[in-house]
Amino acid sequence: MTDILNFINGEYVKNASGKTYEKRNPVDNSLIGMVHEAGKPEVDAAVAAARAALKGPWGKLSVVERCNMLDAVVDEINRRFDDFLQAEIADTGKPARLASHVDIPRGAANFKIFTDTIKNASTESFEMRTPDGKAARSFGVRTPRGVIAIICPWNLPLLLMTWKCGPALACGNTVVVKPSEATPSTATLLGEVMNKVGMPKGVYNVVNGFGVDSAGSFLTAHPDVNGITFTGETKTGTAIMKAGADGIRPVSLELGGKNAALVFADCDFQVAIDTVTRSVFENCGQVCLGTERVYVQRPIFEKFVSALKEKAETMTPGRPFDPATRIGPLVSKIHQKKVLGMYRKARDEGATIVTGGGVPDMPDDLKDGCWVQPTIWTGLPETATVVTEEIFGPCCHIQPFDTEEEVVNMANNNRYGLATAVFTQDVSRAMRLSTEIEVGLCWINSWFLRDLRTPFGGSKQSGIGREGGLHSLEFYTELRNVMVKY
Ligand code: NAD
Ligand code: 6OD
Repeated sequence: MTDILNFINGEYVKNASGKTYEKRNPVDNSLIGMVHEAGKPEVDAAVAAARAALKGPWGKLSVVERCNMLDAVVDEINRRFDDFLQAEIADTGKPARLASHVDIPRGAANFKIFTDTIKNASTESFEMRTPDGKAARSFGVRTPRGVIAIICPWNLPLLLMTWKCGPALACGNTVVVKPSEATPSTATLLGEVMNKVGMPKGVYNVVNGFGVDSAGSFLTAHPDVNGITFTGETKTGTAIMKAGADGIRPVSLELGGKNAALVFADCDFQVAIDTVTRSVFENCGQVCLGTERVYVQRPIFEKFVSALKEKAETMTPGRPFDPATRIGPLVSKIHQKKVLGMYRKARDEGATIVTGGGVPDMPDDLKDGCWVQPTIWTGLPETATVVTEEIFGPCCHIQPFDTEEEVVNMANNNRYGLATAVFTQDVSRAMRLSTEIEVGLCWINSWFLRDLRTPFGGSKQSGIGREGGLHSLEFYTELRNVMVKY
């Protein structure tokens, strides 16, 4: 068992109050360690360290020197790959196969893409004549925004934290990270990497704890924070936006979703089945981009339902490093209770349970883990709770449709607008749907295929702003105009 501390001004510190909470492994509920919850004094110290670091050696580095230091962070994450893997897996219980292909490599790549971006970003320049016969030239200059608060969820802890920390630091800001209370380990471990590469003290800080009346809300309310970037639930995003309103601090919000997959009869059936299997069940359904509503054109509806059922039933739950494991547990007992509540709701509202709907039978040593069965429903109206509300579990409802117009209406009839996946071989239809479906991210014959230069974010209640490539600079820098008269 270990102590999971806060990382402030280059040092691992306990808290003044002595308040700690247990971090348990979702695979078997064993105790991983005690997390030291940051109170106001620790959050104040972290923000003060981040503010001071802006004026210290960090602020004096050239862009290339800063990027070289961040490239060293990438090398060190890769050198300590197994430590990050173990830490991420202990916190989340996710299969090693997934974490070693997605979470940890992306944790490193999220620094590299932004060092490349910032070194190559240009700004505009205009020349004009002035009324007195002279000339003037304007040009844009990007400066760091200042101290950035980064508030993260638990589903892809290192990936989602570095997706914000990478561009924030590449742009010359300093950061205070508040990881999810459920997954504090990898953000905390990254402090060791920062020290190893010689990152100046105070540039990267981590405060552990909860949201309300804890590290999260203390951090977002702090007047010395210049911008808040958040990934998590839409309800929490509302609270964060209100906190940002005090002091007119900008917010970047990546929020919830209730994503639809649209499967047309002319699709490549195998591509559609294999991809929807991933989009519904990967990471035990705990992916914001994941599919929870599947719409299948009537001629292939029965065939699709039975093929997805077959796939779901091959998802063997088990320990992360067992090569037979195809699905891990949910992240926590709290989340397991929520997902099982939704499974009950589906039954109560009259769903046909195609497969799953409960807790799998696990061996004795795993019985206390946060397991749920991969689940498929059919037969519900579009107004049913599990068809309208985000569940964030390994489950979906499959609905038949007849026409393109009908399915677009069903896909759009939801308060969220994060992502969609469309399966068709008709290019014209794909092009039409790519603009008609109200989302920030539209995949055609694919899902979660990422090019980190592209804008990532949600529409409607799925978020505000876009991060990725040059788009991240809009949030992480101030774009100033300089005009020179000559
Ligand atoms: P959450 O909103 O409960 O918590 C996210 C973070 O916010 C945690 O660190 C939490 O401690 C903190 N927090 C909670 N209340 C706060 C407050 N009042 N002030 C400051 N901080 C507060 O979300 P979660 O359960 O950790 O994550 C799951 C959710 O995240 C799902 O809705 C999912 O769709 C969403 N998500 C979205 C994206 C995206 O890119 N759009 C990515 C991943 C997850
Ligand atoms: O790939 C990304 O950059 C990203 N932000 C993924 C989000 C996944 C949500 O769970």
